[in-house]
Amino acid sequence: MCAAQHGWIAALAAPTLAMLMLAGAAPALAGTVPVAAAPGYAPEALRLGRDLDGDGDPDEIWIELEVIEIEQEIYPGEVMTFWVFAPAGQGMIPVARAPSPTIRVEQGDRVRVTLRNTHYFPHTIHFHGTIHPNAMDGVPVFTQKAVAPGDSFTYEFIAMNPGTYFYHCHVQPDVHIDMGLVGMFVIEPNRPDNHFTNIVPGAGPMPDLSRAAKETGYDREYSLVYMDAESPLHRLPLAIPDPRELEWRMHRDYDSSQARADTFMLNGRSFPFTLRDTPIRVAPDEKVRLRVLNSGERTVSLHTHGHHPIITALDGTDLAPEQRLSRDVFTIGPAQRVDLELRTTADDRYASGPGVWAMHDHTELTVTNRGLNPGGDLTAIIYDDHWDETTGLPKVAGSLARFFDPAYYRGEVPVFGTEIFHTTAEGYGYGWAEGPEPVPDYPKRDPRVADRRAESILESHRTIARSCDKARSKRRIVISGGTEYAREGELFAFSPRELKVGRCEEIELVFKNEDDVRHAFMIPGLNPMPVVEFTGQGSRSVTFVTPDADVTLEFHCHVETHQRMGMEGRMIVGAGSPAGSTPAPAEAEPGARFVGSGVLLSVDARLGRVVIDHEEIEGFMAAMTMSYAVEPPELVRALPLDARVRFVIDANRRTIVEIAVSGE
Ligand SMILES: [Cu+2]
Repeated sequence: MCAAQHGWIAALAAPTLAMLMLAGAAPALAGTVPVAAAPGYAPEALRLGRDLDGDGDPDEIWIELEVIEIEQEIYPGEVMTFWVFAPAGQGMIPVARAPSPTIRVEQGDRVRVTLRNTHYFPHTIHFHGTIHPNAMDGVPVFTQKAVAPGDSFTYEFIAMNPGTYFYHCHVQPDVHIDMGLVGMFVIEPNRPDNHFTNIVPGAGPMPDLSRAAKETGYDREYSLVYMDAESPLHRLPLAIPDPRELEWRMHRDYDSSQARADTFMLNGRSFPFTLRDTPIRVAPDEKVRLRVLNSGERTVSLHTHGHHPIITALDGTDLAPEQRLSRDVFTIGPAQRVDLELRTTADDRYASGPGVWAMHDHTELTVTNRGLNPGGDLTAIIYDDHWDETTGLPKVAGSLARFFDPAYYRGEVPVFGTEIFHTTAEGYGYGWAEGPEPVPDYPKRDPRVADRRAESILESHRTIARSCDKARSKRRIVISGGTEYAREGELFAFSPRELKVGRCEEIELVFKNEDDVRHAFMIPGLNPMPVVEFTGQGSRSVTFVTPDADVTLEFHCHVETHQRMGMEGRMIVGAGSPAGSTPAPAEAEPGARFVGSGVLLSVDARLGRVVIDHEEIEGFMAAMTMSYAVEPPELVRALPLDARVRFVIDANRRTIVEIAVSGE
């Protein structure tokens, strides 16, 4: 079988490769069908093609990934910037998260992964451990040119040996891996009618089992990606507006050999969010597969309280029965994978019985959030009887509430409470009226750098003017966008950068995208908001009517990093705003809340995100389709799609804090 597959690579992949290098773009995969990869993703995110071996499932898999910058709340109060490979998305804040998604294919599948570099630095993908042609190895300089911003590259190989693998960026990996460009890659054994979910955002519980997993008697399966990060590195992208300075700071001035990870994550979350994001939910008498990847810089010593799982595979290679050890601590070096079989029969050998059993890296530092315990990658093996559906958390002996309060991780809450010292929160510092006693120096908690992005996005999307009801004239305007229009120090730009239009004029705006990646043209200050967004080279148009006012409106690309790196301009309506300035929208009060309503297009309770096509939210944002974070995620667990909803947004966090189906 393997020899035949190699022959097929030689026959099929080699000419394709030559084409790729000549044309610089992926040839169309004939007869593929777009599949909904997950809510909020573009149709090209996942396409399935022909059944090549005639066994009832598709064997051509084409996945399109972007590289985007996201912000993710890691633990209460700690929002970090990540770069991730995300399924081709749409809109400004795609439904992406760190780690990059777990990708699952079948042995023998002809896999194509197109990397569309939407980001502002070059990247590649290296599929670690899989068998693939040298030209597909993703190592910059050695096997390819790093994929530049605005360009694309298609990795193509035939999935060979079933097992658990790893994919990551191979450009400046000491920084890019830490930043989140990591994910698990799984090759399932070939079986007839082997249908399963190919893309699992954020790793975690597998939504379905492969045929082989069912044959082996598994009841559930989890994809567990252990990550560590140095938080100061993750603060740089938002702190530095100039990409050249960012390159210097992140790749030359930043000395990664002096770095020290301070943030420890399981599937991109730290405790207590791990408990609701990746609880290891089980029932008695089950066999559960844990696929574990250590994508971090440190050795993970994974400890399972109450259980002695069996190692069934190392680095994608199955172990023979006599090699299958049972342990209670599994050491996993950087990039290594272990597959564990977790048995839940209370047999006094492999499992102790039902309950809430802690599961964590036994390197104690990693069970902290920047040195404050409990935190880090701590989660639990939770038996169904101990799961509380209403809170989405395990039933535990004490209370978890205090750990969901950001004040706890700012070090403001006494870790043992106040009663044991017979005092109160107010009285706590009383004994040190003169200030804390002088003591030897020790490392202390750093104050955080405030994250200003949420506010700036809000300001740039507030309505400034409304479309005129009746157009008095018509005009067609062509605007191009791409890397080729960028000026010194920019990455992406529009051409022209300034449009002059009349008042009450109907504009047919034709947007030409000259890059291989997603771009958008939008005028955020105009209500309704004109938007045209698509991926790859080509042109599309949007028609709108200008306001009946002399006003200057800004336009920009909807991909937030593109706007930051140069892709913006202005439209002068009539005589424009006085002195040519853009009117500054009023600033939202700190903690301000806004009520909106619209149609719920997609929900991902685990990611804590919704996509809503909403009307204008007065004072906050024009009418548009937008993805929002929801906190707590339980708010959206039972909401029906396509329903009209009414919601309340906390403006400063740009997070929905209340949402319900509206009576209309
Ligand atoms: Cu863009």
